[in-house]
Amino acid sequence: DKLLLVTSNENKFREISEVAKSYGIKIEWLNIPKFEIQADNLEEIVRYSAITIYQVIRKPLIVEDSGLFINALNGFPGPYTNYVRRKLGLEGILKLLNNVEDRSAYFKTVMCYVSDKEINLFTGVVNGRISERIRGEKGFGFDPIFIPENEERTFAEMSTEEKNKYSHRAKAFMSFLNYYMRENRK
Ligand code: ITT
Ligand code: NA
Repeated sequence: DKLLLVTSNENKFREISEVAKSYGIKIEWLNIPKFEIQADNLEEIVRYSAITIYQVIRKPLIVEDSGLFINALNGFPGPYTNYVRRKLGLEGILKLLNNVEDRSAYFKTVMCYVSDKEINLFTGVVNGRISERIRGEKGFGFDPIFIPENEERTFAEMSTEEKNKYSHRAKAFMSFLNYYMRENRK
């Protein structure tokens, strides 16, 4: 059975399919709009999106929701990351952290897998910090201001392959794959 990834974001598809390829699994991209409820955690948001899409598509699928959590801002923007990206942008985040000592932050992905048998969530986190300025042309979203732990470069200064070594998304997806391959061997 082929596996569908439902997202409006082509970058997510590119990152995930690169990981999938290395496991010999093929992912298909389904770019359809989805309902996102307003909630204060990614788990609730992604579960709702995944279930409502499954009711229409009726095929095994994954949906993921991601957010940037900044410790000095008590985890903001977190589930509001998309909104903040549009309203404040990268510069806005850098401004909020002007003169703030603690620049630590993390990215989190919650991935929801739905099939006729189950609804399961898989999580991935990458710790790091917010850079002093915007750097790099690759990636998307907040990649130009996020530096993962044990690195000096931002995600936007890395290839997809390099970002996948650290990323929240790759971790969530590998955790899903572990489960998925075990289930499909039975
Ligand atoms: P979906 O259709 O899959 O929902 P989206 O782009 O709306 O795609 P999210 O809601 O999960 O994705 O993302 C929330 C925000 O976080 C959005 O502005 C993204 O640009 C940003 N973001 C998500 N993952 C990121 C990553 O790996 N690196 C940088 N920014 C990221
Ligand atoms: Na979204």
